[in-house]
Amino acid sequence: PSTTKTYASRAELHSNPTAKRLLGIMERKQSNLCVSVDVTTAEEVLEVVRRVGKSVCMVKTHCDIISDFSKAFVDEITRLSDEMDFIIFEDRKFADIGNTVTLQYASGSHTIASWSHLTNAHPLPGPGIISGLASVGVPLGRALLLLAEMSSKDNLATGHYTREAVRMAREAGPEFVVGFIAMSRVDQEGAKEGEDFLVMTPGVGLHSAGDKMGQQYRTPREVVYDSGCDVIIVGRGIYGIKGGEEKVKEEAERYRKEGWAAYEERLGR
Ligand code: BMP
Repeated sequence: PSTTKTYASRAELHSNPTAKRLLGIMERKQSNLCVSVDVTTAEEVLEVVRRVGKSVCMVKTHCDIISDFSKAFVDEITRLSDEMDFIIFEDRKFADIGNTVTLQYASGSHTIASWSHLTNAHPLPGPGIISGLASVGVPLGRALLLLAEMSSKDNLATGHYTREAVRMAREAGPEFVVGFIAMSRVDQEGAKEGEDFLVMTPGVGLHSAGDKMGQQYRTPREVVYDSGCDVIIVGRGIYGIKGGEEKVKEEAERYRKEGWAAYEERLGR
């Protein structure tokens, strides 16, 4: 199973260039931390990225909350991703028919496929959503995650729905679909020889159990060691910490260390 292998050795099981690069970065930077930068101006996003960039394997954006999203912003975050060595994950959560998501991914004011290495989709509409996104993303070397589970209280992505999400990913093959947003090792049941999925997990925080709108938090160790997930996604726990620039940096390092220690513990090191 994926949980007993190193990130470096798993890179070789992937043909998708984004998945390969991500696993390489994780090993190089000893980081399974993704920071979710949910702030609402381009300059604020870039500030947070400059602070946490050294500690992360990936930066997650919601480009539709940035009031002054522009080509200049894209150029700068792309430059930082090269310089500081991290993957850009636009958390778009596509959820429409194939034809529409193709347009949403390639066009509009955000042209997500042109700059985001990784994005995600709800499996709700069926396999057409994957073929639509793949028609744009594959030629660019991009990758996709399916949302198999969610972190929020009483969400509907459970049981049969989760199993169907995993089945859909297996049927699509590894060229574009490289993993899941999930709270647990959803790919354990029915795993095929030689397959490897990346399980990325939001709802991670050390300071509180949740928020007033249903978010639920677990610790890096619960996510990586107890549940066997691969990447911890932390938002407010890092960018929302009070105490200024240095404090944000320190907090990112703290999550990186906790996430990495849980991974090493999982490998039995
Ligand atoms: P925070 O750590 O501040 O709660 O942020 C979590 C981030 O992860 C948000 O950007 C949210 O959109 C995303 N997310 C989530 O919280 N739960 C999910 O199930 C899927 C998500 O993408």
